Amino acid sequence: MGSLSASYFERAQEVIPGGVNSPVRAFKSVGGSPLFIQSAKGAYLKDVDGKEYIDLIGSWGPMLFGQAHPSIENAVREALSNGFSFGAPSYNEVLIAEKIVSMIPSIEKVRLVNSGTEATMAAIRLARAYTNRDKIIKFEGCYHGHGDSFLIAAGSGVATLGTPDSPGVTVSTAKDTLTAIYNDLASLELLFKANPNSISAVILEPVVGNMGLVIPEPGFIEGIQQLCQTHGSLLIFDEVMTGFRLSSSGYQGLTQIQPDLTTLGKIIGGGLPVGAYGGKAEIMNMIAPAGPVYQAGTLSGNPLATTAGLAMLNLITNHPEVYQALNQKGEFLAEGIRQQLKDLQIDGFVNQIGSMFTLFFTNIAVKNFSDAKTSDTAKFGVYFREMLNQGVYLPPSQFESWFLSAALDQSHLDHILKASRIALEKTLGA
Ligand code: HOZ
Repeated sequence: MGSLSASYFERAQEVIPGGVNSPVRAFKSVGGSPLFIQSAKGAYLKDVDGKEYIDLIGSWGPMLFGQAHPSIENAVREALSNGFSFGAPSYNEVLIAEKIVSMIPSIEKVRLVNSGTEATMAAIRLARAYTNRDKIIKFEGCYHGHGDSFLIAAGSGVATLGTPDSPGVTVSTAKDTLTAIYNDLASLELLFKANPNSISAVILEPVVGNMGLVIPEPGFIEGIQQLCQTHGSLLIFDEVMTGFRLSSSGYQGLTQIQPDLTTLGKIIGGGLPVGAYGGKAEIMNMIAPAGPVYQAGTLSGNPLATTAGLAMLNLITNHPEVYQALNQKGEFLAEGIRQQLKDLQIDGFVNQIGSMFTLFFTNIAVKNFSDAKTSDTAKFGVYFREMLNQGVYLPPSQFESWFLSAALDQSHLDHILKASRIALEKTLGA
């Protein structure tokens, strides 16, 4: 008898393009049929057929303390009785903005939106208005949501499906997006030289989650900042994945580098739909109604989302030890899997920082998108399906980061390693 997930997917394909509301979920690059999730708690996801999985997606970042943490759940339950959407200011918006400003030193003012995509689209509009220049530079394989300007050499689902650029993006939009190579300062310098006085901003995921996890080489981010300063361009950190995940002030908290603008998402809603962009007051004051750059939204600052986000940020400030514990878990898994690759003589490379992690099926060190694309995605598919079989739910793509949570205890980590050994053995015959 077929599974409920399979039958739901069949029905979904009749009424939803591809049967999913976000492409990576469709399991297209890993094979099989996507699982429909019934519920999630702590370290686990449970599908509609009643099978439980250790959750290594964590809703793509926000579930730092595991799924449905009681502090967040209780706060949202309490807020529910006060109504769900006002279309007018509410006090929580002030509280969460104050909290974000107090936690991330480069952010003096912040505007809430509903997703990371909205945040990045608004941030580049603002950068263009502030500098009075049209072009932006992004890095190949970085993904900044599905705004037209970013669907050029994009990572994540675009890389997963192998579509380099999306139809529907106009030629004139595409020509204003230039792409450099991640971890290659010379490629960025060339673009600056070839386009004098026309680059409004450089946007990047300082630690990349969307070509699989890729980590900046020493000096790379500092070099970008220097080039931006020399050429009068803004530096935008897209910390939708890394914000509040790598430290209580995101990636920038690990380095003390202060970008001009930062985009945030997911985690500041505790998993509810939220995004934000913020930075220097002088720049942010250009946004309407303080200034002329328009950006708006009925659901921006939604009372339930801000309640969940505040509860999440309070959890973080009350538990600063969470980052060290997560890093230990990350290192334990990374070392364990590296050892398995060695024992089984399998070509593989593991990138890990804190609670973010990717196993690439390639024999080279992965430092940029071209490196990531040398991965054997068919082998990843075999590995993914066996991990699922063993009760571990990984992101269904070679080009995504895995996300660990504080809800994982030693028994979960041991289970993941045991499953990984079995899954790696499966790839040997594949
Ligand atoms: N773009 C998201 C991660 N890179 C995937 C979102 C989803 O499919 O839920």
